Amino acid sequence: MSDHVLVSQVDGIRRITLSRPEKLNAMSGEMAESARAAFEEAADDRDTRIVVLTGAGRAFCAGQDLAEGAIAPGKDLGAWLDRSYNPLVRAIRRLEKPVLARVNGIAAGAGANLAFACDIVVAGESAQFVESFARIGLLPDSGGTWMLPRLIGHARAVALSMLGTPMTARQAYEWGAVWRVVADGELDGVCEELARTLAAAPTKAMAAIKSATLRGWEQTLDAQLDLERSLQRALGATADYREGVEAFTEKRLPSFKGE
Ligand code: LHQ
Repeated sequence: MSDHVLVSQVDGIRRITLSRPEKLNAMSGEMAESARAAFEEAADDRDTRIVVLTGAGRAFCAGQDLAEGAIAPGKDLGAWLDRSYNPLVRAIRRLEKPVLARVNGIAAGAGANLAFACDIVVAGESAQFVESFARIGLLPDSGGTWMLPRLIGHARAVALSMLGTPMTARQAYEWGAVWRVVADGELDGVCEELARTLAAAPTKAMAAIKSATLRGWEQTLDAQLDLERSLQRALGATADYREGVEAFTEKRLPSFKGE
């Protein structure tokens, strides 16, 4: 386990903080493995209702630690991805709970694509997203070639990836890559409120929204209608659905237990 990944949990909100601020939270293999383990634990922990991924200091994450021996030129980078970022991205996407990226500063390389793998991204206005890979002779990994065109369109995705031009937080918002951009001083408050809202949300509905929306990117409308029918049938049998309808009828706030 890496000392550079901090995990805490309060009131159903699990915080995973990449914490190597002097190197802008550049990720070692150990950090990637620890972050993956923290997401997998979140899946197993019934008390975890939402995960917040963030960085310590002035950066979110500067991507792969380029000083790490295992990725030196000539080493097998494919094997490295199989060990580090691919399992981490899969853990984020497979987690049937909301994941909020609190992007407090620069997100470069794999760091940018980790943010885009999260369900809801909130960026401080000084944050930037840089697909910096081509600058060092690589292509965007960690799902970048898949997520970025879907989020901001092919033309922008390819240009950002080829040129390595930073996308500002404001551009990311205007182009649809992030949910909100807020003043840096408001980032904590906005993320806290969002995390509390998501922690109080009906858990099975959150899981269904996440998995169905992601599946929708890969299949036909017909197949998606069938998927929605199956999931809605299951949600209709939950205590949270009963509570939601009762609360509406009684003109009170619902109290979702996650069942
Ligand atoms: C770093 C890093 C870093 C080490 C800042 N590593 N130290 C997957 C598979 C296999 C191989 C390769 O990669 C991947 C996935 C990837 O993520 S590839 C992309 C890797 N990331 C980058 O190429 C970004 C590199 N960093 C930068 O371009 C700049 O540092 C940015 C634009 C992020 C920030 O610039 P500044 O604000 O000017 O800060 P800085 O450059 O002065 O960095 C501060 C310190 O952090 C500095 O250390 P030092 O000891 O000199 O103070 C940097 O060396 C260190 N650092 N990123 N990725």
